[in-house]
Amino acid sequence: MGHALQARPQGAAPDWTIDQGWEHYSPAEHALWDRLFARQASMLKGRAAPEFLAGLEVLRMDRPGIPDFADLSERLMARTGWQVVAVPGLVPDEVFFAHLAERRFVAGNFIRRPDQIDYLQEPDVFHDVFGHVPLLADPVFADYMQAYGAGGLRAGGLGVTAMLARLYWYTVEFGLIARDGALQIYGAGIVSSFGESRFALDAAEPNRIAFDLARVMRTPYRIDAFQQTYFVIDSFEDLLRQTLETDFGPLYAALAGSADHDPAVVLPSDRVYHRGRPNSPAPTPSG
Ligand code: HBI
Ligand code: FE
Repeated sequence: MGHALQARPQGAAPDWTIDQGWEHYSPAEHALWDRLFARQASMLKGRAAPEFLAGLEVLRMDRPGIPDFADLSERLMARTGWQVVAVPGLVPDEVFFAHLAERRFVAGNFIRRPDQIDYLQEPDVFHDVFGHVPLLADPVFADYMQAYGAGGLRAGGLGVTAMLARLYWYTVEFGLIARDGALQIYGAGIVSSFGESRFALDAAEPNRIAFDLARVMRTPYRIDAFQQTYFVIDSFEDLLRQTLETDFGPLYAALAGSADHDPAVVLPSDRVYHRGRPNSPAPTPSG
């Protein structure tokens, strides 16, 4: 999400990790976390995938205040071998992939300002920890995230990171999942956004299309507005299987010769859950 920091900041280790500095959070920052948490936890009932809600429970994230990454990592490690490490913000793709491949999720340690409660460009601790960490307690999704990291390291050498970033964007950040005919949210960018938690499921504007790996990797995205198209997976098992079973080399080669798809457009080959009218300018996430 956003634009990776250019130079490694002072104090960051070669892998860009820093100390979370949990003892430095102010009461106002903990209170802001509690306000964001309460608003999303109530909004997401019946909207978020049960695996996400179960993750919140099992990681005891309903406790007040910004979580201490060391405590969180202890509980997470016991379940899926993942841990949460602090970074100052976006890190370069190859650093990001290397952490994921080792089951380390990098989370920004800063929290947004109260005037940014509805949107901010850089992932803060609420986006990263509330949005991304609960699903890392699910064994299948935990495997998917590691497989994604390993794939990213391989892709780095092929210069196709941008295409792989689309796979991350349309699943990990903005993915939907179909359950008994209803659509549920699992993407971190949606679950951590008050406005998009509603827009992604209820709005008429966006398209909602069945996930297809090659289709997603040919579909660019915008980072500063609600999505024009959401992709819907059938299960986390299916997403993991497609990622593990795909030989990405030939796929990148095939995709290299084809053009990107306009994210507003539904293709004849798409399996469509909802045909939207995304040409109307999507509201910015502050909605
Ligand atoms: N860095 N801290 C952080 N968090 C992310 O989610 C992140 C990143 N760098 C790159 C990135 N995501 C995406 O572009 C991945 O697709 C690589
Ligand atoms: Fe994110």
